[in-house]
Order: sequence, then C-alpha cells, then structure tokens
Amino acid sequence: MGVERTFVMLKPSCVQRGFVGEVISRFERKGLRILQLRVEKLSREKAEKLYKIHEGKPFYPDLIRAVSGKTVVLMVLEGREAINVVRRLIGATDPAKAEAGTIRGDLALDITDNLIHASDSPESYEREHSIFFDEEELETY
Ligand code: FUP
Repeated sequence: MGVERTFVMLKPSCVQRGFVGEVISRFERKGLRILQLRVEKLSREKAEKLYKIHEGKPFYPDLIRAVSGKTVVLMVLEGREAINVVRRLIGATDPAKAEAGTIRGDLALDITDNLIHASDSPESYEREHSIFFDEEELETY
C-alpha cells in the first residue's frame, strides 16, 4: 500500500486535558505529515454526521453529548499506510484494553470519551474529511 490520507479528531477530553501537543507530537515523530489542522467548536449537526453509522446504538446519545458544542482539533494526516498506522498508534477503541504505548493505552480510560477518533478505511476517510474540509484546503509539501 502507498501513501494515504486519514482524518483525525482530537476529542474534547484531549483538548481539555492538555494532550493536543503530545498527541500531535506522536504523529509527527512517526513521520506523518499534517496536511490540515483546525480548532473548532463541534456542532451537534457535524457530530451526528461523523457518528452516523452508530445512530440507534445504546451508546450513541452519550457519544453525541460527549463531543457536541465542545472544542475539538481536526486534522488530515498523510503518510505510508496512514490509515492503519494511525489506528495502531491510537490503540483499541476501549482504552481499558488498549496496549500500553498507544495513545489510548497511555492516556485514556473512558470508552465513550476515548480521547481521539481516526478513520478506519479509505471510504470512511472520504466521508469524514469531507464533513470538515474542502479538498482544495489540503496542503501538500
Ligand atoms: P473507533 O473507530 O476506535 O473510535 O471505534 P468505533 O467506531 O467502534 O466507536 C465510535 C465511538 O463510539 C468511539 F468514540 C467510542 C464509542 N463507543 C462507545 O461509547 N461504546 C462502545 O461500546 C463502542 C464505541
């Protein structure tokens, strides 16, 4: 697999706990390039779009409540096999089970507010980044 892009959102708890720099630093140290980066107060509408596939699941209301109306950091990262690389750096969805050394394994415990979101496939990257970024906004270098 070649160079890919992935969408990442640092959730409100990541911002509130002051881990933005640490998390971005882990991505940069790995060699991923930041093509886009923005701080935004996440609207309920965009939160519902992002998590549309989970609509109707028992945890969905708590998930939407945890992120809506709060400050998040949005980014597009690029690199070799970026989607899988970022998922591995982040660790398992449930931080209690995430390996030590991963972002969730080291810095999170709550499953709903698990610090960070990242695309899990090229299809989810296409869908997710277009909620937040225009294609022409993406830098290359
Ligand atoms: P991930 O891609 O690792 O963020 O995991 P999922 O897409 O499976 O989950 C999306 C969000 O739902 C995560 F932020 C965590 C939350 N979630 C729960 O709150 N409870 C669950 O049982 C599963 C997921």
